Amino acid sequence: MADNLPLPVRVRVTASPSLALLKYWGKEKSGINIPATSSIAVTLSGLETVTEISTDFNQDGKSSAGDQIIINDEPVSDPKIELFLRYARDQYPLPSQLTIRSRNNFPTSAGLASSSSGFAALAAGLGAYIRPALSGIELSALARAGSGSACRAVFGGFTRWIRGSEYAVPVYDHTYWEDLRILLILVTRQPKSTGSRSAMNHCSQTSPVFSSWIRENHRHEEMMLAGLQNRDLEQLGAAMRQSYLFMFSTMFTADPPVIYWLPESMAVIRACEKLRRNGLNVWETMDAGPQVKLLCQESETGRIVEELEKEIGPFEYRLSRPGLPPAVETCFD
Ligand code: 2P0
Repeated sequence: MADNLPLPVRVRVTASPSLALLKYWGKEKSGINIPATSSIAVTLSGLETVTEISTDFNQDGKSSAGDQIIINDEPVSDPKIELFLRYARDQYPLPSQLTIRSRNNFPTSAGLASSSSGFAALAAGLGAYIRPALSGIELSALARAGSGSACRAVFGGFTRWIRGSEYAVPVYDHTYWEDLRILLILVTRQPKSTGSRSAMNHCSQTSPVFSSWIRENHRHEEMMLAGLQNRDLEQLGAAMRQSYLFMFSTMFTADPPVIYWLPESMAVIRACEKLRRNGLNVWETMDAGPQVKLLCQESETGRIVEELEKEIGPFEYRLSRPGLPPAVETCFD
């Protein structure tokens, strides 16, 4: 973006969530959302947060105090967003009052990484008001302050966020692995009972296996990088499985435990295991919520859905693939 452009009146950003294949779970003691584990992720096509930011809220001639935040058509007062806006204004000269409307085309706070696309969209939208324009890495660092996983969602394709780092980096773009598909199985539409931020902190403070989890991250990361480099779904899937199950072991051993799994989640995990035994190349993962996400090849997707239905009955799902980085549209009048 040319640095002499005027500032926009309105900005509209469409961003997709970042699904961790290798999990970020634990923070360094100092800094804001600095990860204690490296994570590797894929940006998901088809799932979208659309965020509009405007400075023309005063059209009716009345003044309104502070920012207005509207999520899925509901005005909200969201401390996480308010804190982030304060942080962004400390870092960059930004308009003092903004109207922010955000909407997801998928269930919010239900374990589908809505905070990653939400804060990536918000950071990219604020970026349109910043001169000189931010680099990808600066944008990633800004998004991280809102929510750690958002620093990966400012890029498309495959991303890596190295332990101790303030920003993620793109590794391969969305065309790198053409036949990779991600089946997102919605076992419930209910918002989760415990937010991932507090669950992560609680596990790091109370789980006796947390230090092993951090130590093992190096090994999981090496395996996953090799799987990704070779476009080897079995190698990637095996590393992904170790990462999510170890992450959950920190939840199950926390005091009190954090249990996101539902019986339906377990049924999908078991079915997936059976499908693999029957020769299908399908690998599951889960995040801080009950939904199960499966990685597979395009050619086997139809059969996997069919076989899963036989095992668990009809289910709701979204089919995704590696997606694009956020799209930013600006309006100057
Ligand atoms: C991830 N998760 O890598 C991991 C896997 C959930 C499980 O990042 O406190 O909402 O805002 O930095 O990003 C969820 O945690 O946490 C998450 P904060 P965030 O995607």
